[in-house]
Amino acid sequence: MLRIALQSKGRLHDESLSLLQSIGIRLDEQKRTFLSKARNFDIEALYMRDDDIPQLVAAGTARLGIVGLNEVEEKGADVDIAARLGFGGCRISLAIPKGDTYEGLDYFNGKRIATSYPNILSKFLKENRIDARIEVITGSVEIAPAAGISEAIFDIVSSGSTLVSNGLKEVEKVFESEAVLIANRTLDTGEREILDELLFRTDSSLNSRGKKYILMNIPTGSLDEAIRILPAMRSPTVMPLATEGWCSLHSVVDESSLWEKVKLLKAIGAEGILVVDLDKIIL
Ligand code: PRT
Ligand code: ZN
Repeated sequence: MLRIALQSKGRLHDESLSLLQSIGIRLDEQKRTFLSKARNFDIEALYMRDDDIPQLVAAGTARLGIVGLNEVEEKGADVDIAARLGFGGCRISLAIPKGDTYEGLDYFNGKRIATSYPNILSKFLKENRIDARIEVITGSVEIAPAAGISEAIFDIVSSGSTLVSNGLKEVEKVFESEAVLIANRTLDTGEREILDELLFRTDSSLNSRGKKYILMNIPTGSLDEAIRILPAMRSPTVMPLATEGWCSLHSVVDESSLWEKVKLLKAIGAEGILVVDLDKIIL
Protein backbone atom coordinates (compact mmCIF):
# COMPACT_ATOMS: atom_id res chain seq x y z
CA MET A 1 0.00 0.00 0.00
CA LEU A 2 1.53 3.26 -1.17
CA ARG A 3 0.51 6.40 0.72
CA ILE A 4 0.05 9.59 -1.29
CA ALA A 5 -0.32 12.98 0.43
CA LEU A 6 -2.94 15.29 -1.14
CA GLN A 7 -4.04 18.79 -0.21
CA SER A 8 -7.06 18.43 2.11
CA LYS A 9 -8.74 21.58 0.79
CA GLY A 10 -7.64 24.49 -1.30
CA ARG A 11 -6.71 25.15 -4.89
CA LEU A 12 -5.01 21.85 -5.67
CA HIS A 13 -7.48 19.55 -3.91
CA ASP A 14 -10.11 19.09 -6.63
CA GLU A 15 -7.69 18.77 -9.52
CA SER A 16 -5.50 16.30 -7.63
CA LEU A 17 -8.53 14.07 -7.07
CA SER A 18 -9.78 14.45 -10.64
CA LEU A 19 -6.34 13.57 -11.98
CA LEU A 20 -6.34 10.37 -9.89
CA GLN A 21 -9.89 9.64 -10.97
CA SER A 22 -9.01 10.18 -14.63
CA ILE A 23 -6.36 7.47 -14.35
CA GLY A 24 -8.78 5.03 -12.79
CA ILE A 25 -8.04 5.56 -9.08
CA ARG A 26 -11.26 6.00 -7.15
CA LEU A 27 -11.04 7.57 -3.70
CA ASP A 28 -14.27 7.60 -1.77
CA GLU A 29 -15.30 11.30 -1.63
CA GLN A 30 -17.97 10.70 1.02
CA LYS A 31 -15.56 8.85 3.24
CA ARG A 32 -12.86 11.47 2.69
CA THR A 33 -11.33 11.74 6.12
CA PHE A 34 -7.74 12.04 7.19
CA LEU A 35 -6.83 8.78 5.44
CA SER A 36 -8.76 6.99 2.69
CA LYS A 37 -7.97 3.89 0.67
CA ALA A 38 -8.53 3.67 -3.06
CA ARG A 39 -11.13 1.08 -3.96
CA ASN A 40 -9.31 -0.38 -6.93
CA PHE A 41 -5.60 0.48 -6.61
CA ASP A 42 -2.91 -0.19 -4.04
CA ILE A 43 -2.89 3.40 -2.80
CA GLU A 44 -4.18 5.32 0.20
CA ALA A 45 -4.59 9.10 0.34
CA LEU A 46 -3.48 11.17 3.31
CA TYR A 47 -5.13 14.62 3.30
CA MET A 48 -2.88 17.39 4.62
CA ARG A 49 -2.23 21.14 4.37
CA ASP A 50 -0.02 21.73 1.35
CA ASP A 51 2.72 23.28 3.55
CA ASP A 52 3.29 19.91 5.25
CA ILE A 53 3.36 17.71 2.15
CA PRO A 54 7.01 18.19 1.03
CA GLN A 55 8.47 17.25 4.44
CA LEU A 56 6.07 14.34 4.92
CA VAL A 57 7.24 12.86 1.63
CA ALA A 58 10.91 13.63 2.33
CA ALA A 59 10.57 11.87 5.71
CA GLY A 60 8.75 8.92 4.10
CA THR A 61 5.53 9.14 6.17
CA ALA A 62 3.84 9.54 2.80
CA ARG A 63 5.75 7.95 -0.11
CA LEU A 64 4.22 10.24 -2.77
CA GLY A 65 2.56 13.64 -2.78
CA ILE A 66 0.86 16.17 -5.03
CA VAL A 67 1.83 19.74 -4.20
CA GLY A 68 2.89 23.02 -5.79
CA LEU A 69 6.52 23.15 -6.91
CA ASN A 70 6.70 26.46 -5.00
CA GLU A 71 6.15 24.60 -1.69
CA VAL A 72 8.79 21.99 -2.53
CA GLU A 73 11.31 24.71 -3.35
CA GLU A 74 10.46 26.86 -0.32
CA LYS A 75 10.76 23.93 2.08
CA GLY A 76 13.97 22.75 0.40
CA ALA A 77 12.53 19.23 0.64
CA ASP A 78 14.79 16.41 -0.49
CA VAL A 79 12.33 14.59 -2.80
CA ASP A 80 12.18 13.45 -6.41
CA ILE A 81 10.01 15.48 -8.78
CA ALA A 82 8.42 12.50 -10.53
CA ALA A 83 6.11 14.47 -12.86
CA ARG A 84 4.85 17.95 -13.64
CA LEU A 85 1.09 17.74 -13.66
CA GLY A 86 0.01 20.70 -15.80
CA PHE A 87 -2.43 22.30 -13.32
CA GLY A 88 -2.07 24.83 -10.47
CA GLY A 89 0.09 27.01 -12.70
CA CYS A 90 1.30 30.26 -11.11
CA ARG A 91 4.42 32.31 -10.54
CA ILE A 92 5.99 34.00 -7.55
CA SER A 93 6.71 37.60 -8.37
CA LEU A 94 7.97 40.81 -6.89
CA ALA A 95 5.36 43.56 -6.94
CA ILE A 96 5.47 47.22 -5.97
CA PRO A 97 2.96 50.11 -5.69
CA LYS A 98 1.67 50.83 -9.17
CA GLY A 99 2.61 54.53 -9.05
CA ASP A 100 6.31 53.84 -8.39
CA THR A 101 8.85 54.07 -11.19
CA TYR A 102 10.70 50.78 -11.68
CA GLU A 103 14.04 50.65 -13.46
CA GLY A 104 15.43 47.38 -12.18
CA LEU A 105 16.28 45.31 -9.13
CA ASP A 106 18.13 48.22 -7.51
CA TYR A 107 14.66 49.46 -6.54
CA PHE A 108 14.61 46.87 -3.74
CA ASN A 109 17.86 47.93 -2.04
CA GLY A 110 17.04 49.13 1.48
CA LYS A 111 13.34 48.22 1.09
CA ARG A 112 11.15 45.85 3.08
CA ILE A 113 9.51 43.01 1.13
CA ALA A 114 6.61 41.04 2.63
CA THR A 115 6.26 37.36 1.69
CA SER A 116 5.27 33.86 2.73
CA TYR A 117 8.21 32.53 0.67
CA PRO A 118 11.29 33.84 2.55
CA ASN A 119 13.65 31.09 1.37
CA ILE A 120 12.99 31.47 -2.34
CA LEU A 121 13.15 35.25 -1.95
CA SER A 122 16.35 35.37 0.07
CA LYS A 123 18.08 33.09 -2.45
CA PHE A 124 16.98 35.38 -5.29
CA LEU A 125 18.10 38.53 -3.44
CA LYS A 126 21.47 36.99 -2.60
CA GLU A 127 22.05 35.88 -6.20
CA ASN A 128 21.31 39.41 -7.37
CA ARG A 129 23.23 41.11 -4.54
CA ILE A 130 20.18 43.05 -3.34
CA ASP A 131 20.14 44.16 0.28
CA ALA A 132 16.46 44.16 1.29
CA ARG A 133 14.67 43.19 4.49
CA ILE A 134 12.28 40.24 4.34
CA GLU A 135 9.07 40.54 6.38
CA VAL A 136 7.55 37.08 6.74
CA ILE A 137 3.75 37.05 6.83
CA THR A 138 1.42 34.15 6.15
CA GLY A 139 -1.68 35.04 4.17
CA SER A 140 -2.93 38.33 2.67
CA VAL A 141 0.57 39.40 1.68
CA GLU A 142 -0.94 41.79 -0.87
CA ILE A 143 -2.19 44.16 1.85
CA ALA A 144 1.29 44.61 3.40
CA PRO A 145 2.25 47.83 1.54
CA ALA A 146 -1.09 49.54 2.30
CA ALA A 147 -0.75 48.43 5.93
CA GLY A 148 2.73 49.95 6.19
CA ILE A 149 4.36 46.54 6.79
CA SER A 150 6.54 46.73 3.68
CA GLU A 151 7.23 48.72 0.52
CA ALA A 152 6.99 45.70 -1.80
CA ILE A 153 5.69 42.14 -1.82
CA PHE A 154 6.84 38.77 -3.13
CA ASP A 155 3.79 36.59 -3.69
CA ILE A 156 2.00 34.12 -5.90
CA VAL A 157 0.43 35.62 -8.99
CA SER A 158 -1.90 33.84 -11.32
CA SER A 159 -4.25 36.16 -13.24
CA GLY A 160 -2.73 39.29 -11.66
CA SER A 161 -6.12 40.64 -10.52
CA THR A 162 -5.24 40.51 -6.79
CA LEU A 163 -2.28 42.80 -7.45
CA VAL A 164 -4.36 45.20 -9.51
CA SER A 165 -7.11 45.44 -6.91
CA ASN A 166 -4.49 46.24 -4.26
CA GLY A 167 -2.86 49.01 -6.29
CA LEU A 168 0.27 46.95 -7.03
CA LYS A 169 2.15 46.01 -10.21
CA GLU A 170 4.23 42.93 -10.99
CA VAL A 171 7.83 43.89 -11.80
CA GLU A 172 9.88 40.66 -11.58
CA LYS A 173 8.75 37.07 -12.22
CA VAL A 174 11.06 35.02 -10.06
CA PHE A 175 9.73 31.46 -9.87
CA GLU A 176 7.39 29.49 -12.18
CA SER A 177 5.29 26.83 -10.47
CA GLU A 178 2.72 24.14 -11.16
CA ALA A 179 1.43 21.10 -9.30
CA VAL A 180 3.97 18.28 -9.22
CA LEU A 181 3.96 14.63 -8.20
CA ILE A 182 6.75 14.16 -5.69
CA ALA A 183 8.25 10.92 -4.47
CA ASN A 184 10.36 9.86 -1.51
CA ARG A 185 13.92 9.15 -2.61
CA THR A 186 14.04 5.64 -1.12
CA LEU A 187 11.10 3.84 -2.73
CA ASP A 188 11.51 0.05 -2.65
CA THR A 189 10.96 -2.08 -5.77
CA GLY A 190 7.24 -2.65 -5.13
CA GLU A 191 6.63 1.04 -4.46
CA ARG A 192 8.59 1.98 -7.57
CA GLU A 193 6.37 -0.34 -9.64
CA ILE A 194 3.25 1.39 -8.36
CA LEU A 195 4.78 4.80 -9.10
CA ASP A 196 5.74 3.68 -12.63
CA GLU A 197 2.17 2.53 -13.26
CA LEU A 198 0.88 5.88 -11.98
CA LEU A 199 3.31 7.78 -14.23
CA PHE A 200 2.40 5.69 -17.25
CA ARG A 201 -1.30 6.41 -16.73
CA THR A 202 -0.73 10.08 -15.89
CA ASP A 203 1.27 10.56 -19.08
CA SER A 204 -1.52 9.13 -21.18
CA SER A 205 -3.96 11.49 -19.52
CA LEU A 206 -1.68 14.54 -19.83
CA ASN A 207 -0.86 13.68 -23.46
CA SER A 208 -4.51 14.04 -24.38
CA ARG A 209 -4.89 17.52 -22.83
CA GLY A 210 -5.67 20.18 -25.42
CA LYS A 211 -6.08 17.55 -28.16
CA LYS A 212 -9.11 16.45 -30.18
CA TYR A 213 -9.78 13.45 -32.37
CA ILE A 214 -10.95 14.53 -35.83
CA LEU A 215 -12.49 12.41 -38.58
CA MET A 216 -13.91 13.36 -41.93
CA ASN A 217 -14.72 12.23 -45.43
CA ILE A 218 -12.36 13.55 -48.07
CA PRO A 219 -12.10 13.18 -51.86
CA THR A 220 -9.19 10.79 -52.58
CA GLY A 221 -7.64 13.47 -54.82
CA SER A 222 -7.28 15.80 -51.80
CA LEU A 223 -5.77 13.17 -49.51
CA ASP A 224 -2.11 14.24 -49.80
CA GLU A 225 -3.01 17.83 -49.08
CA ALA A 226 -5.20 16.78 -46.09
CA ILE A 227 -2.31 14.75 -44.64
CA ARG A 228 -0.08 17.83 -44.92
CA ILE A 229 -2.67 19.86 -43.00
CA LEU A 230 -3.11 17.17 -40.34
CA PRO A 231 0.18 15.58 -39.28
CA ALA A 232 -0.70 12.81 -36.81
CA MET A 233 1.35 10.96 -34.20
CA ARG A 234 2.66 8.53 -36.79
CA SER A 235 0.49 9.16 -39.81
CA PRO A 236 -3.26 9.71 -40.13
CA THR A 237 -5.56 6.69 -40.52
CA VAL A 238 -7.09 6.48 -44.00
CA MET A 239 -9.96 4.13 -44.88
CA PRO A 240 -11.72 3.80 -48.24
CA LEU A 241 -15.44 4.62 -48.33
CA ALA A 242 -18.01 2.57 -50.21
CA THR A 243 -18.48 5.58 -52.53
CA GLU A 244 -15.83 5.57 -55.26
CA GLY A 245 -13.27 8.44 -55.05
CA TRP A 246 -13.80 9.14 -51.33
CA CYS A 247 -12.07 8.04 -48.15
CA SER A 248 -12.33 8.58 -44.42
CA LEU A 249 -9.44 10.29 -42.66
CA HIS A 250 -8.84 10.13 -38.88
CA SER A 251 -6.26 12.09 -36.94
CA VAL A 252 -5.45 13.95 -33.70
CA VAL A 253 -5.25 17.72 -33.69
CA ASP A 254 -4.29 20.42 -31.19
CA GLU A 255 -7.39 22.23 -30.02
CA SER A 256 -5.58 25.54 -30.46
CA SER A 257 -5.28 25.03 -34.24
CA LEU A 258 -8.56 23.12 -34.72
CA TRP A 259 -10.65 25.82 -36.42
CA GLU A 260 -7.86 26.97 -38.68
CA LYS A 261 -7.36 23.35 -39.84
CA VAL A 262 -11.09 22.76 -40.29
CA LYS A 263 -11.21 25.79 -42.61
CA LEU A 264 -8.30 24.47 -44.70
CA LEU A 265 -9.84 20.98 -44.84
CA LYS A 266 -13.24 22.28 -45.94
CA ALA A 267 -11.54 24.30 -48.67
CA ILE A 268 -10.12 21.08 -50.17
CA GLY A 269 -13.48 19.29 -50.05
CA ALA A 270 -13.66 17.63 -46.61
CA GLU A 271 -17.21 16.77 -45.55
CA GLY A 272 -18.92 15.30 -42.49
CA ILE A 273 -16.16 16.49 -40.15
CA LEU A 274 -16.52 15.06 -36.62
CA VAL A 275 -14.49 16.37 -33.67
CA VAL A 276 -14.40 14.10 -30.64
CA ASP A 277 -13.03 14.57 -27.10
CA LEU A 278 -9.99 12.49 -26.26
CA ASP A 279 -9.56 10.91 -22.86
CA LYS A 280 -6.18 9.15 -23.09
CA ILE A 281 -3.32 8.93 -25.55
CA ILE A 282 -1.12 5.92 -24.87
CA LEU A 283 2.09 6.29 -26.83
O1 PRT B 1 -4.74 25.21 3.46
P1 PRT B 1 -3.46 24.97 2.71
O2 PRT B 1 -2.24 25.40 3.46
O3 PRT B 1 -3.39 23.56 2.21
O4 PRT B 1 -3.58 25.85 1.37
P2 PRT B 1 -2.97 27.30 1.04
O5 PRT B 1 -4.02 28.32 1.39
O6 PRT B 1 -1.60 27.45 1.57
O7 PRT B 1 -2.78 27.20 -0.54
P3 PRT B 1 -3.83 27.38 -1.72
O8 PRT B 1 -4.88 26.32 -1.67
O9 PRT B 1 -4.28 28.80 -1.84
O10 PRT B 1 -2.83 27.13 -2.95
C1 PRT B 1 -2.22 25.89 -3.13
C2 PRT B 1 -1.24 25.98 -4.29
O11 PRT B 1 -1.93 26.41 -5.47
C3 PRT B 1 -0.14 27.02 -4.15
O12 PRT B 1 0.92 26.57 -3.34
C4 PRT B 1 0.28 27.21 -5.60
O13 PRT B 1 1.17 26.18 -5.98
C5 PRT B 1 -1.02 27.00 -6.37
N1 PRT B 1 -1.64 28.26 -6.87
C6 PRT B 1 -1.99 28.47 -8.17
C7 PRT B 1 -1.97 29.36 -6.18
C8 PRT B 1 -2.53 30.26 -7.09
N2 PRT B 1 -2.53 29.68 -8.32
C9 PRT B 1 -2.99 31.55 -6.62
N3 PRT B 1 -3.47 32.34 -7.42
N4 PRT B 1 -1.87 29.67 -4.87
C10 PRT B 1 -2.30 30.87 -4.43
N5 PRT B 1 -2.86 31.81 -5.24
C11 PRT B 1 -3.31 33.08 -4.57
C12 PRT B 1 -2.15 34.05 -4.26
O14 PRT B 1 -1.61 33.79 -2.99
C13 PRT B 1 -2.81 35.42 -4.31
O15 PRT B 1 -3.45 35.72 -3.10
O16 PRT B 1 -4.17 33.80 -5.38
C14 PRT B 1 -3.88 35.20 -5.34
C15 PRT B 1 -3.39 35.67 -6.68
O17 PRT B 1 -4.20 35.23 -7.69
P4 PRT B 1 -4.53 36.16 -8.96
O18 PRT B 1 -5.24 35.25 -9.90
O19 PRT B 1 -5.39 37.29 -8.45
O20 PRT B 1 -3.20 36.65 -9.51
ZN1 ZN C 1 -0.57 26.24 2.64
